Amino acid sequence: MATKEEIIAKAKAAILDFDEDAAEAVAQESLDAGVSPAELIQDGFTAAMTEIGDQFEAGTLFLPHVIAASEAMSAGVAILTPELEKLGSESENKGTIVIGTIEGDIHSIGKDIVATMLKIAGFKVVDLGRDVAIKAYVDKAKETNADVVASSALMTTTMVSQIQIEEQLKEAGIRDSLKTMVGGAPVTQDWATKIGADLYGENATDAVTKLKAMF
Ligand code: HCB
Repeated sequence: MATKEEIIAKAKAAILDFDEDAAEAVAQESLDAGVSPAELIQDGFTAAMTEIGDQFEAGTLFLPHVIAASEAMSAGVAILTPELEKLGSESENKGTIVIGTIEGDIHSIGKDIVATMLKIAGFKVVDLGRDVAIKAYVDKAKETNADVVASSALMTTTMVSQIQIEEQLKEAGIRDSLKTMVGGAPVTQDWATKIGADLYGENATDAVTKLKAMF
């Protein structure tokens, strides 16, 4: 049987080869071998997507490559998701989280992973999808009496809109009754502090750990 390191290396290779079948196969292999799905996603698939992004920025890969790589990652994650969800606690509701990728931004893979991991951890997750208008976060937070509004931004041009979430929650008079979390590749703890967000989620595991500590 392959070792954990070999399985993680295969997961990286599947994404770098834009190979959906290989991504599905390695996801299944990791489940059979008892490798943590979170580790496979983080150290395998996500590490490879970061390399794809770097090559895209350097001009050695083009948009169709990025699309093909993200399709391979989504295929692999789709195999892991039902297994991850089986681990979830069904009865407990630790709190309601409204999550979405911010307006102008269609990157959804990371947000989807965070949403899945939060559900597994026992939170009720209301996923607004991607390219979400700021008003939609605020309206849904009011409607569901949310405990947390979590936004994802993958571009330096869209992360600035996370400021608007803070402002519009204040204008709606509900900022003090909930917590905000920000995340996405360009987002940092410094950014979260600067805009007044309560939490920064570096990755899905970090987001879950920080929210669990809060509720
Ligand atoms: Co896209 N793209 N892209 N892209 N893309 C990036 C983000 C660049 C950084 C690539 C680069 O240039 N190096 C770049 C942005 C540059 C900038 O900052 N301005 C970029 C660009 C420019 C674009 C387009 C404009 C390209 C074009 O059309 N010319 C376009 C955007 C259009 C738009 O949004 N309006 C575009 C499109 C695409 C797709 C559609 C091909 C595809 C997305 C598919 C999808 O999501 N359904 C895509 C992808 C895949 C990427 C890269 C390669 C990977 C992103 C990804 O999925 N990573 C990315 C490069 C990169 O990020 N380094 C590149 C894997 C996930 C698991 O990581 O960071 O999203 P994550 O999530 C983590 C973590 O951040 C945290 O937990 C997650 C899980 O651990 N987290 C949260 C995420 N959200 C959170 C929220 C919380 O509250 C808490 C934690």
